[in-house]
Amino acid sequence: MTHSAPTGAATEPVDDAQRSVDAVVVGAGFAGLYLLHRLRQFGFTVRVFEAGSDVGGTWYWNRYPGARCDIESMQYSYQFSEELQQEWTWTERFASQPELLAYIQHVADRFDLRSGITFDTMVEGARFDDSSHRWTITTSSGETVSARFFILGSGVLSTTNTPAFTDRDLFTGASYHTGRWPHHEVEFAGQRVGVIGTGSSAIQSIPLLAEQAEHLFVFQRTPNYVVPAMNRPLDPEEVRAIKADYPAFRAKAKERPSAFLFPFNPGSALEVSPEERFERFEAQWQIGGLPFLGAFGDLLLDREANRLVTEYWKGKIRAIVDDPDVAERLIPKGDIFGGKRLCAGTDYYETYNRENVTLVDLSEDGIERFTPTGLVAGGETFELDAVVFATGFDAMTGSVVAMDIAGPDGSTIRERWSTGPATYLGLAVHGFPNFFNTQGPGGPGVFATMVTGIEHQTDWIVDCLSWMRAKGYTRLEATSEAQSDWVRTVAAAAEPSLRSKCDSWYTGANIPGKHRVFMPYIGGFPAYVSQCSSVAENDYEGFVFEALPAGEARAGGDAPD
Ligand code: N01
Repeated sequence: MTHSAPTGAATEPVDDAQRSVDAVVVGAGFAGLYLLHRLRQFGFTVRVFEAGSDVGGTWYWNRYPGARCDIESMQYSYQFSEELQQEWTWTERFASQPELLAYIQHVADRFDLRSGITFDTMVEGARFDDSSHRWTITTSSGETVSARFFILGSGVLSTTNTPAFTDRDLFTGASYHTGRWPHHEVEFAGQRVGVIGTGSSAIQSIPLLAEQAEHLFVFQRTPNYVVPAMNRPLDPEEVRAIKADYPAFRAKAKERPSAFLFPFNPGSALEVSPEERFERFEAQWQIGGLPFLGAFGDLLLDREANRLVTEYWKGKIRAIVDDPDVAERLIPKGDIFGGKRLCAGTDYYETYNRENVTLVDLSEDGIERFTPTGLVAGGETFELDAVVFATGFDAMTGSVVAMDIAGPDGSTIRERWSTGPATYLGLAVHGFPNFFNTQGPGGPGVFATMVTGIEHQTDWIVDCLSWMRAKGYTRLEATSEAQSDWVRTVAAAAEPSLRSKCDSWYTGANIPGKHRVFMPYIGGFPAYVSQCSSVAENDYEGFVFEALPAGEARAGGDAPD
């Protein structure tokens, strides 16, 4: 395994050529790195801006105890390079954050990507100029860069959400957000620690925090459904078998709606005997993690099927948690099983059997206020040395609307999306020419393995840019009609799913005041790929193209033909 220096790289002084490039990319996580690599491969000049001090994106920021991926390592990784697939060896079924970060650092070094990245720098604004068909991009360091194309790889879950709790600033103890965890060891031994939230981040960190803390208080507003991850070291035989024909393995995965392979039974939970159903749930439970939802094909489509899986799951939890009152408080009331992202944990429910762990129910009154030494909830005062905010993210749109991205008429994406995000193919936004977003609303996002989805969208974008270059076009824009049609397609795909009926970050319900709409496209990865391919094959149907006179286009720093 190759490990590189902990910080990105000394950023070289910027010369004139770097002030005018073909593309500016935001973010140096999985998306930004592959965008940089692919654009360079096709002869485009690129600058990447990254807020962090190193590559990694999600896996750079989310360093909380227990952070790991819930998609299998052999599938949650790049496939664009067979050499890379062969030389890297994952050690666990589900990679931990340090291993994922080491992998991303290895990719950055192996493909010489650091030289294209400016670290510790946020893109603050971008404005499109219709006379030059170029974006002017401004950064937190005061730099201004001109680019023909402006492309985001800024992350689905990267803008953290810290609720505006009353008197939060009065608290004098240590406080952390799981999504902005310090880069040094955090010591909790001998401390009274409070964790706020019981989503995936909390579920992974709670068992480890409980091992360290003198006492752990878990402040739970809504219980979540958690299944055991069943993480384990990877068997070298299993790895060898996949590597023997990795491309075929990947191709099979891409035929699945989620773009990852797991045992899936398309049958109905309602059409089998109770015994058969139980055996099926049990078998899938033993596999561990998200595949549990693959026990039957209608668990997320039919309320009765969903009730049946919930009943099975409740039996498991009641058997694990010693105190029946605590067990009941850990069981969601009336929520759809899998409506929010299913959480995969290790010893999560077992942790509530520890003497030093207290579950605090916030469902009635929430957190009343913070004090200098803790917080008040349900009329009770909790004295705390440290608070961990595991309160999630302003998902999918947060990192986009954080920037002032203005189209030719001066209106911003933030304004346009205040009534809900609208995109064409999840990739482009009407009114914002030469702009692309990856893994944003209207795209599959987390509903298809992230890295696979990133590679597909990146390849599509770079093919489109190459096609434009060959045709001499300097401007593209999604039409309003194509965008409206796609928004309808996204809504129609979501409609049959019980997920679209739940409060979750998928619908924006986790952020007070955020417009409620089911944001990702859940029609499945193959359908999405087919739609994107058909648009490309039909000369990028749904986009309009323009060309500046040749001399003017060249003056802007276009890539060579
Ligand atoms: O965030 P979340 P997360 N008062 O939004 C609570 C991915 N991920 O960081 O449900 C009190 O799920 C909130 O309560 P409620 C994965 O896609 C993946 O945990 O709104 N509590 C909830 O319990 C995941 O879905 C991995 O009532 C408040 C919690 O904070 C996504 O990231 C690991 C509150 C937020 O949960 C987000 O997960 C980690 C308030 N005012 C994350 N506001 C893996 O790959 C919010 N909460 C395994």
